[in-house]
Amino acid sequence: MAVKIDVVTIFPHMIEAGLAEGVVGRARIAGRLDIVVHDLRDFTTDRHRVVDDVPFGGGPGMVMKPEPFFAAMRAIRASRGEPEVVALLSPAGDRLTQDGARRLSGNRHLVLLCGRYEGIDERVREALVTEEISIGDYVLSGGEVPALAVIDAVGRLVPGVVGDDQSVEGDSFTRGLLDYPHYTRPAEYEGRRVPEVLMSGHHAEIRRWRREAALQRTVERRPDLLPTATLDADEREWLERADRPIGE
Ligand code: 9D3
Repeated sequence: MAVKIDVVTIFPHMIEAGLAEGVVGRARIAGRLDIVVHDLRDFTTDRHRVVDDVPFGGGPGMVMKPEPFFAAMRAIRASRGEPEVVALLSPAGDRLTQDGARRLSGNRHLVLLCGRYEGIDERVREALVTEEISIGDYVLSGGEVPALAVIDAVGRLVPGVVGDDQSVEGDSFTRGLLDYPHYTRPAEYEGRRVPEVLMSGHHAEIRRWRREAALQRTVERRPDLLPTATLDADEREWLERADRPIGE
């Protein structure tokens, strides 16, 4: 069965545009991802479709009103059923990780609520939201780009969305390591040669070179990943050797 995702936003075209291409877009067309984008303004009742208001207590900026979110969730529950997850995209949320994306992909129905302005009325969090998700420590203008990141990361873990299960399985973050360097033709470009071993046809040696290159790159760039990476005995030995000061 397809995974259902509902997105609530004041910029539905932004989400639709992000879903129009790529593997996740194709999976939507193929029916493996059942994504519905809702315009928050459709759930307002005033002539001007207002979704924000001044903050109680004063201060700068505007706050998103609660009623349109409550009305949107009521409509989603009525038309699409009870979701397991109602996630608010928020800079104050738990950072999205590959493990988090995998856990989310195990659900049948997710709702993603996108905020704009300075914030969202706290009663939306209290009554509707089951978790809050951030995509990292930088300031964006709203939850739409983060929602697309969540849909992409989660969507590609749904069986059949990425054509080749091996490329999901081989993902760097699936093993907890960075990827190895890639090369294609020509064998020499502007004086730079492709490593000989990759053109040798010795599949065992190629595998070994790639594993060692991935490990080396991870040691250099993301040593923080090593304690939780899935390493075999060879890799542990390489790592010890790489760790040891020269001459010892
Ligand atoms: C200038 C306002 N900020 C005061 C420190 C608070 C703020 C409110 C709303 C900052 C950003 C936003 C809009 N961002 C999101 O809704 C958002 C987000 C992000 O900015 N970074 C990383 N992940 C996310 S998820 C949602």
